[in-house]
Amino acid sequence: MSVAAEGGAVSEGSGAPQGTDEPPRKEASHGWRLFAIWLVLSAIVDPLYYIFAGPHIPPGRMSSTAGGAVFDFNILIVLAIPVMIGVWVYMAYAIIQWRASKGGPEPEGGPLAANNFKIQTSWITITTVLVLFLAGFGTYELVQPEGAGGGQGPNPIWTPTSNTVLPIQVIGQQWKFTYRYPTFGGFETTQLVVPQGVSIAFHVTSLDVIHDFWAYQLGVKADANPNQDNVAFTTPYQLGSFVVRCDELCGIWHGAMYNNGAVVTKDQFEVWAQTTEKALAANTKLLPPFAYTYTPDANGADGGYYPDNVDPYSKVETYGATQPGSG
Ligand SMILES: [Cu+2]
Repeated sequence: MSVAAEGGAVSEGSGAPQGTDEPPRKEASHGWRLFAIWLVLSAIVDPLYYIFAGPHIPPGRMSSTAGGAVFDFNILIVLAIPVMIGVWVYMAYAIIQWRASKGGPEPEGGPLAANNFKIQTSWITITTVLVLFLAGFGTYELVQPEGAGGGQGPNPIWTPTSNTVLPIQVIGQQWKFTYRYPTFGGFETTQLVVPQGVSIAFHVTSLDVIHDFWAYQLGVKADANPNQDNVAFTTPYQLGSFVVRCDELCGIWHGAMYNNGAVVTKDQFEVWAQTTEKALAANTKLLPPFAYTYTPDANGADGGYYPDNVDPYSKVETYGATQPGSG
């Protein structure tokens, strides 16, 4: 009895040729239905993201390069949202539409898609276009504008078109950053003050190990390597303070290697720079002349960058040379 009943069920399934005729027509409408749901959802979510979340994406718009980072991120998200919606819509649709009914036959998905020319070509075309576009867009945005605020090495691909570029040297050492202003007598300070609306060239270097100069709200991030002049550009737009952190694990106090910088008006900057130049004149005389790199030495943090003609002396620094006054 039970065998006969099973046989009956099988013959019922296979004896329904209308069922096998139906799928092609059904698949076409599935495709259009999926496309319509995807299009409507994408057309709703993308503008919602761009209008409401887009303006609040870190690091904000304090400088040209920060604004550039926000723009790039938003473009990537606007392209990624439809991809994500496509996956989710397909998944939800498949769960609802193509699930096995209780006691019914296993739904057949694979064979129908296996030789579907339309699905295969559109899949390959869409992913190829997306990936190639992102590669092109990403490369362009890394170089233009202003090298994306990243260190471009000693010979930057992108250089400012502006005639007035303020050079500021960033010197990393265990465990602090100091800043030299070569166009103001080469004074060195722990304060990073930058003028609004002026193109700035950060010359980033290190006296000891590898550090990384990360002026977060300025959208500037450049490795600080010993014996390297790593150049990064930006133009500050908004007044206010920003955070500088070391972003390369550089020893035990790496986490404490940060300070606050400030964007001030051009006039305020001139006053600050000239005042500081005068105030630090005596110290500046003790520094080596401004150079793009300085020779690190075995004495590390307070090492060879500083002159040997002041107390306290270090045997390590003088490498056994006769010290003044010791002969
Ligand atoms: Cu560091």
